[in-house]
Amino acid sequence: MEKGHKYGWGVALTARLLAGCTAEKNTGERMNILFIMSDDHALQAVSACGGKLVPTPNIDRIARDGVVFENSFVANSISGPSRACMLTGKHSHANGFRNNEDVFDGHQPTFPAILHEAGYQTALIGKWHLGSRPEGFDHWDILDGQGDYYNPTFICDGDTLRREGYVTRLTADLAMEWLDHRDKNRPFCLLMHNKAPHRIWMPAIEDLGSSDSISFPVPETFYDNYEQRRAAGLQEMSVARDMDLIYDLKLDPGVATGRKDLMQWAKAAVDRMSPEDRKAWDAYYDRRSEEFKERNLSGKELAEWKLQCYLKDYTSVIRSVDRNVGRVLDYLKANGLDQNTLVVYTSDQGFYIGEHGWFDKRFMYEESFRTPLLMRMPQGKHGVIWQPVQNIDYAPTFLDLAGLPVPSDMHGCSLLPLLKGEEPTYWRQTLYYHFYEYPGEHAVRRHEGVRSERYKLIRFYGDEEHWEFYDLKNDPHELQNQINNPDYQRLIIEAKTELKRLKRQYRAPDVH
Ligand code: SGN
Ligand code: CA
Repeated sequence: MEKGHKYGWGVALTARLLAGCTAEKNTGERMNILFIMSDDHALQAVSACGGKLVPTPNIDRIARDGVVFENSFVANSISGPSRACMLTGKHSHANGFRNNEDVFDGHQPTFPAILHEAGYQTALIGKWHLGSRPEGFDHWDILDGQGDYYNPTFICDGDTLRREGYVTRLTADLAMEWLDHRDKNRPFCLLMHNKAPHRIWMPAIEDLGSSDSISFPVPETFYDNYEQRRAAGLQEMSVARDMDLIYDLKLDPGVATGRKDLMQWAKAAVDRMSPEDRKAWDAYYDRRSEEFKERNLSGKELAEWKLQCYLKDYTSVIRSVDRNVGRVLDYLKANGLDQNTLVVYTSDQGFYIGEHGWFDKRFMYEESFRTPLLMRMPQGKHGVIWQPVQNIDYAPTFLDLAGLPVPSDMHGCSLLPLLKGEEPTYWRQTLYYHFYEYPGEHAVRRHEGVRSERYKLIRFYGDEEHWEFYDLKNDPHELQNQINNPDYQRLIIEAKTELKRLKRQYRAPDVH
């Protein structure tokens, strides 16, 4: 939140925001919505967001003709919960979906269901990950659970079928097929939700080796010692320690050792490949295994080599995401839909690509609290939007765009005024965050917190309560927990008051 606006802890939101956002009437033709989301796509890997890891020229097209949200955050940095926040416009405690193991109550109001009711054709293609069957869609064709990269199984309107091909391409193909067959006299809202680039980062055959010539910089915080940050020290998402040589980095069990339980999963994923694909795959990863054997690395050298392998795979997977976004944007243009469709690109959360020594997400630290968000609205603003936005804002935005009232119990706020280039004086100044999935994979403790433009307060709870406070201006990498620093005590008290205020506003229960 560096530029353009001053956000302190201060003032409560105006009556308009507290009462929920009232939609402005849209009298013209109703705009279509294409909501593209990927899974675990880090900001660091979207060039339009300043990411340096890999070029994303097609995703960048959305920003070139539209906007980049410079301060875009999630409410709960994990897949299912993040999706539930987007669908309902509500924080996790209110939509009831706190962990990936929960089952989404599809009978509650969601933006697809409300749009559907109002005459939109609604469709969902790709990752769903909410346990229950999708509700409020004319058509859905979803991956089974997390889905597979190769020859994945889809559940299409209740029927299970395995499709031949690579998941990202298939998802785009199915999205375009549905667009072809839709009723062209009614507006549509299409959710195209990629599995990629989720762990275990399996590139398409055509992208194998596409990042091999890149030497990725080792993040400044790669060797973080987690001093004064208890929960950060207790996680299990370290590239050096927890990233598995065989499962994650695809080494041959003959040359490396890995966790046996994970190896079965890896085997199941590669066993789905066609013999031809498998041959190309093995040829590529056999070379990696050879290199591993020859170099005989250990300690820091091994950790950095693992990071390079991880990022080679991760960025290669993103190349296919980007290419397929390009195909769909081309489709819109070729079919005259670019002039009446809001295009959104986001991820279900951010991701660590070695910062703090990690992969995965979950923490309220910047890399996973933030998420890429680009939108292109015909006749809308071009450039950067600086106001802090959160994934609970998407549902109100889509309803507002359709000229529908936003239910007053939605926590989010329509982004439409921002997309039109307005500078609302009532905009929120602080964000509420809550992560619940502990005990759970990667062992990230439960926590809630509040962020303003400059400061962040986090309360870890559960097995042991532990508070953290960061001055993001002086410490952008969140390495210095100031909770016991006398100089920050006044600000910490203010932050605690703001956390309480936000929880009252969102009717969030106290948790221990
Ligand atoms: C899987 C992954 C985890 C990941 C969760 C949640 N393990 O369980 O690394 O944190 O998904 O991710 S894996 O061995 O199956 O790859 S989420 O994005 O779906 O929430
Ligand atoms: Ca995810």
